[in-house]
Amino acid sequence: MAKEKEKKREDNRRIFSGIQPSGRLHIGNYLGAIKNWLTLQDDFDCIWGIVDYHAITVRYEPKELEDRVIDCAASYLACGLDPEKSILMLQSTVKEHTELAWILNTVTPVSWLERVPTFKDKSRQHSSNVNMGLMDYPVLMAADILLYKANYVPVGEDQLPHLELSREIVRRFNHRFKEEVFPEPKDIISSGANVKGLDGKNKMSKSLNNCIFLEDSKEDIWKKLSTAVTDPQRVRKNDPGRPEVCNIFSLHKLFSEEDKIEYVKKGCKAGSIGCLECKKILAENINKELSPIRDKINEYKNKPDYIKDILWDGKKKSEKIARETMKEVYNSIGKQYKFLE
Ligand code: AQP
Repeated sequence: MAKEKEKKREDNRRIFSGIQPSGRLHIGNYLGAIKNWLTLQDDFDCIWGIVDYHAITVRYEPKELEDRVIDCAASYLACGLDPEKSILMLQSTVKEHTELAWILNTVTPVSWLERVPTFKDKSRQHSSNVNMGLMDYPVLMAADILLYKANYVPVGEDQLPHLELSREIVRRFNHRFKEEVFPEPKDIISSGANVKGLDGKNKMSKSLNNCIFLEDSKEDIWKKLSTAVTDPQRVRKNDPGRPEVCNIFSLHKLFSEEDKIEYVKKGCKAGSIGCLECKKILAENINKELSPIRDKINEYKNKPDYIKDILWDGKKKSEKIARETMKEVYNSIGKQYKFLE
């Protein structure tokens, strides 16, 4: 087994993924990203970023950014990401992220960025602040991944178009400079890759007020679930429901045990259990999973020095890899400048 793990490492199976500290983390981030990361940290060389430069592409309160970064790091640790096994880092502390993004900008056609679905969505959502950073987000994301020559990127479904764009950028760069500098990163998709918000319509998103946060208390969880959208055709308790279109049922599949999933599925279809009972079982199961995480987030948030040490260590380790990559990039693009040595 040890040999197998060693072999995987020799194959340079590096992973990068990250979350932007644009608010407290929610169960979409947990199921679509972090829970999957936990299964990978033993077998791959992983770098988990807190991608703060992405978070400033929309309006935010500068005074809150530091707390959000600490909150994000505390959530990573509380969920079980282990700094002894992986690198935990803060994007803006490694300046090569933005430097590489600039270089990648020069091989990325504007038309590629204009067609990215998240850019169109975010432009509608933030119509008074459609800035270049918003449009350039996928190029910075490509730089985050390529800086470490990551072979795999575990993400939720919403990030797939960004990852496809990263691959297109790799092909462009390698072709333009006649060098195989970057590998094409592949996605790893989790079972909770597309968690809908409590509105039952949109993706669960920090900015859409449709989330259950990892830090929500038992009471918060119930308050939110009790008003969450279910099958709109089910008006009275005894009406037969359609679990396949109900977002609460989708969440059951991610949080409940097999027997409970079967129980609510049958009961809903037969009209023998109402939405409220179904939601109560779900609330209990979500709380069971989140309760130890919530406690740990609070513990870690009270240890900012510990978080600082981890991010400082992460910066050093990431920087070392990033600088090696940048040497190759400079060589490829002709920026060796021997006369300056
Ligand atoms: N609803 C979701 N379902 C599954 N996966 C999700 N992810 C986010 N929301 C869901 C995954 O979490 C990782 C980090 O995402 P992010 O926070 O950096 O960016 P985001 O997707 O823009 O998240 P939000 O909550 O929607 O933030 P805002 O509202 O600030 O834009 C990614 O792997 C993502 O797939």
